[in-house]
Amino acid sequence: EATQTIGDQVKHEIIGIDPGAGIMKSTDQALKDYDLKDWKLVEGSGAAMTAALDKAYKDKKPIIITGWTPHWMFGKYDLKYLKDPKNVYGGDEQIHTVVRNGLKQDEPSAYALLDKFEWTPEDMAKVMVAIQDGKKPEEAAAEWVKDNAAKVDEWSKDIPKADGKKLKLAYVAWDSEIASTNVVKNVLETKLGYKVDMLQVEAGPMWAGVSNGDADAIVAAWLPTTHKDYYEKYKGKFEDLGPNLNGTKIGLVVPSYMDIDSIEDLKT
Ligand code: PBE
Repeated sequence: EATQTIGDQVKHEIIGIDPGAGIMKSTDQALKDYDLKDWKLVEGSGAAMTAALDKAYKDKKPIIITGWTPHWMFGKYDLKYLKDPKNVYGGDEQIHTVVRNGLKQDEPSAYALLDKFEWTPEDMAKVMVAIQDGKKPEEAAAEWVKDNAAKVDEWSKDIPKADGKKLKLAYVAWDSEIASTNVVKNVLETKLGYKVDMLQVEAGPMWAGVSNGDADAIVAAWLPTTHKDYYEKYKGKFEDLGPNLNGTKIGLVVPSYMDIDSIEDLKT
């Protein structure tokens, strides 16, 4: 019996997420640049992707997903990134905080806190894992804030309170952004007295929202690569407050038990 190729084993499907995600555009590009003509990128959501991964992993079946770091899945499963010799997915990047034009004048306290917000992939992973273990996002965020009082005080010290004022944070339901946005909401509320609404949207509307003033801020801008198109489309219509987290990665991810190492191995 002839050995099946990896492509045959996974029906030439890569399990993707929501179509607006930068990683979906990068993967479309990868299919072109690596000449993977018979392959299809399947649209879905972050939750559907991790459910498919969980199912395949339990059966030791092959699966190829669009993955990113920080993410709880790397703690729960033994996974590897496929090498990307053409560097389609870019290298390390940062997650930036981006605010609407005029926030500095309108809400100087929120602006100051958002400008100070900065944490590590390990911090974010703690919140993500707690949520994955069954905590509600707002509980996981509150717990992290309590356990990291020194860091949070550093962000918020000397900033005047803004009791009862309203703010809108837009985000996409990616596990990493559910974690960060809930933490920032908690700090704005508990330390500065704001009342924060979280608007869950797709990636396109998230960038549109912070650029047209429908949202006050996002902490979910993956730059310089993943959200490059959005950044360029709306340039000048938002204020980039710089990185809040350093050391992310995106790419194609497979269980370590699969016998492939590089995106180039998908061609055979
Ligand atoms: N992600 C997580 C997003 C940014 C955050 C990598 C799925 C994206 O691809 O746009």
